Amino acid sequence: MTFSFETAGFDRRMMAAAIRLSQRHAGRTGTNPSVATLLVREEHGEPVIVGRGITALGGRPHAETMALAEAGERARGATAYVTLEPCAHHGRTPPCAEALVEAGVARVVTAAADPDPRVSGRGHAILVAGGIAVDAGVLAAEAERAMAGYLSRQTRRRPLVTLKMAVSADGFIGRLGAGQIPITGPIANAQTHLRRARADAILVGVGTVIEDDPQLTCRLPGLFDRSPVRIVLDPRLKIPETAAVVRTAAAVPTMLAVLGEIDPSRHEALRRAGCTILACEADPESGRIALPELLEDLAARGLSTVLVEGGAMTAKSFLNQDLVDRLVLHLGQVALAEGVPAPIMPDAAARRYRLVRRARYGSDEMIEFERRGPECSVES
Ligand code: AOF
Ligand code: ZN
Repeated sequence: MTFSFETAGFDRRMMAAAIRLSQRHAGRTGTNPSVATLLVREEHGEPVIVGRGITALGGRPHAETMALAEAGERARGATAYVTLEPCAHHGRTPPCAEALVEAGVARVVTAAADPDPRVSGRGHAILVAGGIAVDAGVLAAEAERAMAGYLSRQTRRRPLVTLKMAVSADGFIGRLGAGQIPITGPIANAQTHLRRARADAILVGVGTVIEDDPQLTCRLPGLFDRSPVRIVLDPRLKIPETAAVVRTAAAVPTMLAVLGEIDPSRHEALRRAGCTILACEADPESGRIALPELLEDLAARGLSTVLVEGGAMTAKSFLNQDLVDRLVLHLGQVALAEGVPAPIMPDAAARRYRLVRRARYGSDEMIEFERRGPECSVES
Protein backbone atom coordinates (compact mmCIF):
# COMPACT_ATOMS: atom_id res chain seq x y z
CA MET A 1 0.00 0.00 0.00
CA THR A 2 1.42 3.35 -0.97
CA PHE A 3 -0.21 6.74 -0.63
CA SER A 4 -1.53 8.98 -3.33
CA PHE A 5 0.97 11.83 -2.87
CA GLU A 6 3.76 9.63 -4.06
CA THR A 7 5.04 11.04 -7.29
CA ALA A 8 8.61 11.36 -8.49
CA GLY A 9 8.48 15.04 -7.48
CA PHE A 10 7.23 14.28 -3.97
CA ASP A 11 9.89 11.59 -3.53
CA ARG A 12 12.60 14.03 -4.55
CA ARG A 13 11.32 16.70 -2.17
CA MET A 14 11.26 14.26 0.74
CA MET A 15 14.71 12.94 -0.11
CA ALA A 16 16.10 16.48 -0.39
CA ALA A 17 14.70 17.16 3.09
CA ALA A 18 16.27 13.93 4.38
CA ILE A 19 19.66 14.87 2.91
CA ARG A 20 19.49 18.30 4.58
CA LEU A 21 18.56 16.65 7.88
CA SER A 22 21.49 14.24 7.59
CA GLN A 23 23.92 17.18 7.47
CA ARG A 24 23.13 18.05 11.09
CA HIS A 25 25.40 15.29 12.32
CA ALA A 26 27.98 15.58 9.54
CA GLY A 27 31.41 15.01 11.01
CA ARG A 28 30.05 13.72 14.32
CA THR A 29 29.20 10.11 13.55
CA GLY A 30 32.69 8.62 13.78
CA THR A 31 33.47 6.27 10.91
CA ASN A 32 29.78 5.99 10.07
CA PRO A 33 28.21 8.28 7.51
CA SER A 34 25.58 10.67 8.84
CA VAL A 35 22.40 9.23 7.35
CA ALA A 36 18.83 10.46 7.77
CA THR A 37 15.47 8.72 7.54
CA LEU A 38 12.02 10.25 7.16
CA LEU A 39 8.93 8.08 7.61
CA VAL A 40 5.96 9.52 5.78
CA ARG A 41 2.41 8.27 5.58
CA GLU A 42 -0.96 9.47 4.55
CA GLU A 43 -3.19 10.44 7.44
CA HIS A 44 -6.56 12.14 6.84
CA GLY A 45 -5.66 12.70 3.21
CA GLU A 46 -2.38 14.49 4.02
CA PRO A 47 1.20 13.24 3.93
CA VAL A 48 2.50 13.32 7.51
CA ILE A 49 6.08 12.84 8.66
CA VAL A 50 5.61 10.33 11.47
CA GLY A 51 9.27 9.59 12.17
CA ARG A 52 12.59 11.37 11.75
CA GLY A 53 15.99 9.94 12.43
CA ILE A 54 19.63 10.89 12.01
CA THR A 55 22.55 8.56 12.67
CA ALA A 56 23.26 9.26 16.34
CA LEU A 57 26.42 11.08 17.48
CA GLY A 58 29.24 8.55 17.45
CA GLY A 59 27.57 6.46 14.72
CA ARG A 60 24.95 4.34 16.55
CA PRO A 61 21.99 3.90 16.64
CA HIS A 62 21.46 4.19 12.91
CA ALA A 63 19.01 6.67 11.37
CA GLU A 64 16.32 4.08 10.65
CA THR A 65 16.26 2.91 14.29
CA MET A 66 15.71 6.48 15.48
CA ALA A 67 12.92 7.17 12.95
CA LEU A 68 11.14 3.87 13.66
CA ALA A 69 11.29 4.56 17.40
CA GLU A 70 9.65 7.93 16.92
CA ALA A 71 6.96 6.57 14.59
CA GLY A 72 6.04 3.51 16.66
CA GLU A 73 2.90 1.86 15.26
CA ARG A 74 2.52 4.68 12.73
CA ALA A 75 5.44 3.20 10.76
CA ARG A 76 3.03 0.55 9.46
CA GLY A 77 2.19 1.33 5.84
CA ALA A 78 4.55 4.31 5.75
CA THR A 79 7.14 5.16 3.14
CA ALA A 80 10.72 5.45 4.41
CA TYR A 81 13.09 7.93 2.76
CA VAL A 82 16.62 6.89 3.64
CA THR A 83 19.70 8.73 2.32
CA LEU A 84 21.76 5.48 2.26
CA GLU A 85 20.87 1.89 1.51
CA PRO A 86 19.73 0.44 4.87
CA CYS A 87 22.30 -1.82 6.48
CA ALA A 88 22.20 -5.61 6.26
CA HIS A 89 24.67 -6.53 8.99
CA HIS A 90 24.26 -7.19 12.70
CA GLY A 91 25.86 -4.51 14.83
CA ARG A 92 24.64 -3.40 18.24
CA THR A 93 21.15 -3.80 16.75
CA PRO A 94 19.74 -6.11 14.03
CA PRO A 95 20.07 -4.87 10.42
CA CYS A 96 18.05 -1.75 9.62
CA ALA A 97 16.64 -3.43 6.50
CA GLU A 98 15.11 -6.12 8.75
CA ALA A 99 13.81 -3.51 11.18
CA LEU A 100 11.99 -1.74 8.33
CA VAL A 101 10.37 -5.05 7.27
CA GLU A 102 9.43 -5.87 10.88
CA ALA A 103 7.82 -2.47 11.35
CA GLY A 104 5.52 -3.03 8.36
CA VAL A 105 6.90 -0.17 6.27
CA ALA A 106 5.25 -0.38 2.82
CA ARG A 107 7.83 1.29 0.65
CA VAL A 108 11.47 2.36 0.96
CA VAL A 109 13.06 5.07 -1.17
CA THR A 110 16.86 5.26 -0.95
CA ALA A 111 19.45 7.67 -2.36
CA ALA A 112 23.07 6.44 -2.20
CA ALA A 113 24.09 2.79 -2.49
CA ASP A 114 26.27 1.55 0.38
CA PRO A 115 29.71 0.29 -0.74
CA ASP A 116 30.37 -1.29 2.69
CA PRO A 117 30.93 -4.96 1.71
CA ARG A 118 28.67 -6.06 4.58
CA VAL A 119 25.78 -4.15 2.99
CA SER A 120 26.35 -3.45 -0.73
CA GLY A 121 23.09 -4.61 -2.32
CA ARG A 122 22.12 -6.88 0.57
CA GLY A 123 20.14 -4.14 2.29
CA HIS A 124 17.92 -3.62 -0.74
CA ALA A 125 17.62 -7.41 -1.21
CA ILE A 126 16.33 -7.88 2.36
CA LEU A 127 13.69 -5.21 1.77
CA VAL A 128 12.50 -6.75 -1.50
CA ALA A 129 12.43 -10.25 0.04
CA GLY A 130 10.32 -8.79 2.86
CA GLY A 131 7.69 -7.61 0.35
CA ILE A 132 8.63 -3.93 0.46
CA ALA A 133 8.49 -1.79 -2.68
CA VAL A 134 11.96 -0.29 -3.20
CA ASP A 135 12.98 2.75 -5.25
CA ALA A 136 16.74 3.16 -5.14
CA GLY A 137 18.92 6.00 -6.37
CA VAL A 138 16.57 8.98 -5.81
CA LEU A 139 18.85 12.07 -5.56
CA ALA A 140 21.80 9.69 -5.39
CA ALA A 141 24.34 12.30 -6.53
CA GLU A 142 23.21 14.78 -3.86
CA ALA A 143 23.35 12.17 -1.10
CA GLU A 144 26.77 11.04 -2.34
CA ARG A 145 27.98 14.62 -2.09
CA ALA A 146 26.63 14.87 1.46
CA MET A 147 28.49 11.72 2.56
CA ALA A 148 31.43 12.06 0.17
CA GLY A 149 33.97 11.53 2.94
CA TYR A 150 32.53 8.17 3.97
CA LEU A 151 32.28 7.05 0.34
CA SER A 152 35.84 8.18 -0.35
CA ARG A 153 37.20 6.19 2.60
CA GLN A 154 35.17 3.12 1.63
CA THR A 155 35.87 3.10 -2.09
CA ARG A 156 39.24 4.89 -2.48
CA ARG A 157 40.74 4.07 0.90
CA ARG A 158 41.55 7.72 1.45
CA PRO A 159 39.74 10.66 3.00
CA LEU A 160 38.01 13.36 0.99
CA VAL A 161 40.44 16.30 0.81
CA THR A 162 39.16 19.88 0.89
CA LEU A 163 41.68 22.66 0.38
CA LYS A 164 40.55 25.99 1.82
CA MET A 165 42.38 29.25 1.25
CA ALA A 166 41.75 32.93 1.94
CA VAL A 167 43.04 35.06 -0.93
CA SER A 168 43.56 38.83 -0.75
CA ALA A 169 42.12 41.17 -3.41
CA ASP A 170 45.56 41.21 -5.06
CA GLY A 171 46.11 37.45 -5.00
CA PHE A 172 48.14 36.80 -1.84
CA ILE A 173 47.44 34.33 0.95
CA GLY A 174 49.62 36.02 3.56
CA ARG A 175 52.93 37.75 4.12
CA LEU A 176 56.01 35.94 5.43
CA GLY A 177 57.07 37.08 8.87
CA ALA A 178 53.82 38.95 9.48
CA GLY A 179 51.96 36.23 11.38
CA GLN A 180 48.24 35.88 10.79
CA ILE A 181 46.99 38.74 8.63
CA PRO A 182 43.21 39.09 8.42
CA ILE A 183 42.20 38.67 4.77
CA THR A 184 38.52 37.92 5.24
CA GLY A 185 35.85 39.18 7.63
CA PRO A 186 33.90 37.63 10.50
CA ILE A 187 31.32 35.75 8.37
CA ALA A 188 33.97 33.97 6.30
CA ASN A 189 35.85 33.16 9.49
CA ALA A 190 32.75 31.69 11.11
CA GLN A 191 32.15 29.60 7.98
CA THR A 192 35.72 28.30 8.26
CA HIS A 193 35.04 27.22 11.83
CA LEU A 194 31.85 25.49 10.68
CA ARG A 195 33.85 23.63 8.02
CA ARG A 196 36.33 22.62 10.70
CA ALA A 197 33.49 21.35 12.86
CA ARG A 198 32.33 19.10 10.05
CA ALA A 199 35.78 17.78 9.16
CA ASP A 200 37.43 14.78 10.79
CA ALA A 201 40.87 16.34 10.49
CA ILE A 202 42.49 19.66 9.69
CA LEU A 203 45.95 19.65 8.15
CA VAL A 204 48.66 22.32 7.85
CA GLY A 205 52.38 22.43 7.18
CA VAL A 206 54.77 23.12 10.06
CA GLY A 207 55.66 26.47 8.43
CA THR A 208 52.13 27.69 9.18
CA VAL A 209 52.45 26.58 12.81
CA ILE A 210 55.80 28.37 13.20
CA GLU A 211 54.59 31.48 11.37
CA ASP A 212 51.03 31.85 12.71
CA ASP A 213 50.83 29.64 15.80
CA PRO A 214 47.18 28.83 15.03
CA GLN A 215 44.96 26.80 17.38
CA LEU A 216 43.19 25.03 14.49
CA THR A 217 40.14 24.41 16.62
CA CYS A 218 36.49 25.07 16.07
CA ARG A 219 35.51 28.07 18.14
CA LEU A 220 31.87 28.66 17.30
CA PRO A 221 29.44 29.25 20.16
CA GLY A 222 27.84 25.90 20.98
CA LEU A 223 30.25 23.92 18.84
CA PHE A 224 33.29 23.81 21.10
CA ASP A 225 33.19 20.03 21.36
CA ARG A 226 33.51 19.55 17.63
CA SER A 227 37.18 20.26 17.00
CA PRO A 228 38.72 17.88 14.48
CA VAL A 229 42.03 16.05 14.79
CA ARG A 230 44.92 18.40 13.93
CA ILE A 231 47.62 17.11 11.59
CA VAL A 232 50.89 18.97 11.05
CA LEU A 233 53.20 18.00 8.19
CA ASP A 234 56.51 18.28 10.01
CA PRO A 235 59.11 16.06 8.28
CA ARG A 236 62.07 17.15 10.47
CA LEU A 237 60.02 17.63 13.64
CA LYS A 238 60.65 21.36 13.86
CA ILE A 239 57.46 22.19 15.72
CA PRO A 240 58.13 24.25 18.87
CA GLU A 241 56.96 22.63 22.08
CA THR A 242 55.41 25.99 22.91
CA ALA A 243 53.12 25.91 19.85
CA ALA A 244 49.41 26.23 20.68
CA VAL A 245 48.62 22.93 18.96
CA VAL A 246 51.21 21.15 21.15
CA ARG A 247 50.15 22.86 24.38
CA THR A 248 46.54 21.84 23.80
CA ALA A 249 47.29 18.34 22.44
CA ALA A 250 45.90 16.67 25.54
CA ALA A 251 42.47 18.20 24.82
CA VAL A 252 42.39 18.12 21.00
CA PRO A 253 44.21 15.23 19.26
CA THR A 254 47.32 16.43 17.42
CA MET A 255 49.24 14.28 14.95
CA LEU A 256 52.69 15.16 13.68
CA ALA A 257 53.58 13.60 10.33
CA VAL A 258 57.36 13.07 10.32
CA LEU A 259 60.05 11.51 8.14
CA GLY A 260 63.01 9.28 9.00
CA GLU A 261 65.04 9.31 12.20
CA ILE A 262 63.81 11.79 14.79
CA ASP A 263 65.73 13.00 17.83
CA PRO A 264 64.39 10.61 20.52
CA SER A 265 64.25 13.25 23.26
CA ARG A 266 62.12 15.59 21.12
CA HIS A 267 59.97 12.69 20.09
CA GLU A 268 59.42 11.77 23.73
CA ALA A 269 58.72 15.35 24.83
CA LEU A 270 56.09 15.81 22.12
CA ARG A 271 54.58 12.44 22.82
CA ARG A 272 54.36 13.33 26.51
CA ALA A 273 52.59 16.56 25.55
CA GLY A 274 49.91 14.36 23.96
CA CYS A 275 50.95 14.45 20.28
CA THR A 276 50.80 11.34 18.12
CA ILE A 277 53.83 10.90 15.87
CA LEU A 278 53.00 9.48 12.42
CA ALA A 279 56.11 7.99 10.79
CA CYS A 280 55.63 8.66 7.07
CA GLU A 281 57.15 7.35 3.87
CA ALA A 282 59.22 9.73 1.74
CA ASP A 283 58.25 10.53 -1.81
CA PRO A 284 61.11 8.99 -3.82
CA GLU A 285 61.38 12.00 -6.15
CA SER A 286 60.95 15.03 -3.90
CA GLY A 287 62.09 13.48 -0.62
CA ARG A 288 59.04 15.10 1.01
CA ILE A 289 56.31 13.28 2.91
CA ALA A 290 54.49 10.94 0.51
CA LEU A 291 50.97 12.38 0.69
CA PRO A 292 48.99 9.54 -0.94
CA GLU A 293 50.42 7.09 1.59
CA LEU A 294 49.77 9.50 4.46
CA LEU A 295 46.15 9.83 3.30
CA GLU A 296 45.83 6.04 3.20
CA ASP A 297 47.12 5.88 6.75
CA LEU A 298 44.58 8.51 7.85
CA ALA A 299 41.73 6.60 6.20
CA ALA A 300 42.87 3.42 7.93
CA ARG A 301 42.68 5.37 11.20
CA GLY A 302 39.02 6.07 10.40
CA LEU A 303 39.32 9.66 9.18
CA SER A 304 36.95 10.36 6.27
CA THR A 305 37.45 14.08 5.63
CA VAL A 306 40.55 16.25 5.80
CA LEU A 307 40.50 20.04 5.57
CA VAL A 308 43.84 21.38 4.31
CA GLU A 309 44.32 24.96 5.51
CA GLY A 310 47.83 25.92 4.48
CA GLY A 311 50.31 27.22 3.86
CA ALA A 312 51.34 27.74 0.27
CA MET A 313 53.81 24.82 0.11
CA THR A 314 51.34 22.37 1.56
CA ALA A 315 48.56 23.62 -0.71
CA LYS A 316 50.85 23.34 -3.73
CA SER A 317 51.83 19.78 -2.87
CA PHE A 318 48.20 18.70 -2.67
CA LEU A 319 47.30 20.57 -5.88
CA ASN A 320 50.31 19.32 -7.86
CA GLN A 321 49.64 15.72 -6.92
CA ASP A 322 45.96 16.08 -7.81
CA LEU A 323 44.89 15.20 -4.28
CA VAL A 324 42.34 18.02 -3.92
CA ASP A 325 38.73 16.85 -4.15
CA ARG A 326 37.16 20.16 -3.12
CA LEU A 327 38.64 23.62 -3.31
CA VAL A 328 37.20 26.49 -1.28
CA LEU A 329 38.45 30.02 -1.98
CA HIS A 330 37.54 32.91 0.30
CA LEU A 331 38.21 36.08 -1.65
CA GLY A 332 38.73 39.09 0.60
CA GLN A 333 38.65 42.82 -0.08
CA VAL A 334 41.96 43.52 1.65
CA ALA A 335 44.97 44.20 -0.58
CA LEU A 336 48.34 43.09 0.82
CA ALA A 337 50.56 44.67 -1.91
CA GLU A 338 53.16 41.94 -1.39
CA GLY A 339 53.35 38.49 0.13
CA VAL A 340 52.95 34.81 -0.63
CA PRO A 341 51.09 34.39 -3.93
CA ALA A 342 48.01 32.13 -3.87
CA PRO A 343 48.97 28.75 -5.32
CA ILE A 344 45.79 28.80 -7.40
CA MET A 345 43.57 31.70 -8.46
CA PRO A 346 39.83 31.53 -9.26
CA ASP A 347 40.31 31.56 -13.05
CA ALA A 348 42.76 28.68 -13.03
CA ALA A 349 40.57 26.85 -10.52
CA ALA A 350 37.53 27.24 -12.78
CA ARG A 351 39.43 25.68 -15.69
CA ARG A 352 40.58 22.75 -13.63
CA TYR A 353 37.63 22.10 -11.31
CA ARG A 354 33.87 22.31 -11.50
CA LEU A 355 32.24 25.30 -9.82
CA VAL A 356 29.59 24.08 -7.37
CA ARG A 357 28.78 27.06 -5.17
CA ARG A 358 29.31 30.81 -4.89
CA ALA A 359 28.24 32.86 -1.90
CA ARG A 360 28.78 36.29 -0.39
CA TYR A 361 30.10 36.34 3.16
CA GLY A 362 29.64 40.01 4.03
CA SER A 363 32.11 41.85 1.81
CA ASP A 364 33.98 38.62 0.97
CA GLU A 365 33.18 36.09 -1.71
CA MET A 366 33.28 32.31 -1.36
CA ILE A 367 33.75 30.06 -4.37
CA GLU A 368 33.63 26.30 -4.01
CA PHE A 369 34.91 23.90 -6.62
CA GLU A 370 34.84 20.15 -6.91
CA ARG A 371 36.92 17.62 -8.74
CA ARG A 372 35.31 17.15 -12.14
CA GLY A 373 33.03 14.12 -12.20
CA PRO A 374 29.48 13.18 -13.09
CA GLU A 375 27.12 16.16 -13.32
CA CYS A 376 25.12 16.97 -10.21
CA SER A 377 22.15 19.29 -10.31
CA VAL A 378 21.25 20.23 -6.74
CA GLU A 379 23.54 22.02 -4.31
CA SER A 380 24.00 20.57 -0.85
C1 AOF B 1 22.28 2.47 8.11
N1 AOF B 1 21.86 3.59 8.75
O1 AOF B 1 22.25 5.49 9.81
C2 AOF B 1 24.10 4.33 8.98
C3 AOF B 1 24.53 3.18 8.29
O2 AOF B 1 29.68 0.05 12.87
P1 AOF B 1 28.24 -0.15 12.48
O3 AOF B 1 27.69 -1.48 12.89
O4 AOF B 1 27.38 1.02 12.87
O5 AOF B 1 28.22 -0.22 10.89
C4 AOF B 1 28.78 0.78 10.12
C5 AOF B 1 28.18 0.68 8.74
O6 AOF B 1 26.79 0.95 8.82
C6 AOF B 1 28.71 1.70 7.77
O7 AOF B 1 29.90 1.28 7.14
C7 AOF B 1 27.57 1.78 6.78
O8 AOF B 1 27.60 0.63 5.95
C8 AOF B 1 26.36 1.63 7.68
N2 AOF B 1 25.86 2.96 8.07
N3 AOF B 1 23.60 2.30 7.85
O9 AOF B 1 21.48 1.61 7.79
C9 AOF B 1 22.69 4.51 9.20
N4 AOF B 1 24.99 5.25 9.45
ZN1 ZN C 1 21.57 0.22 10.00
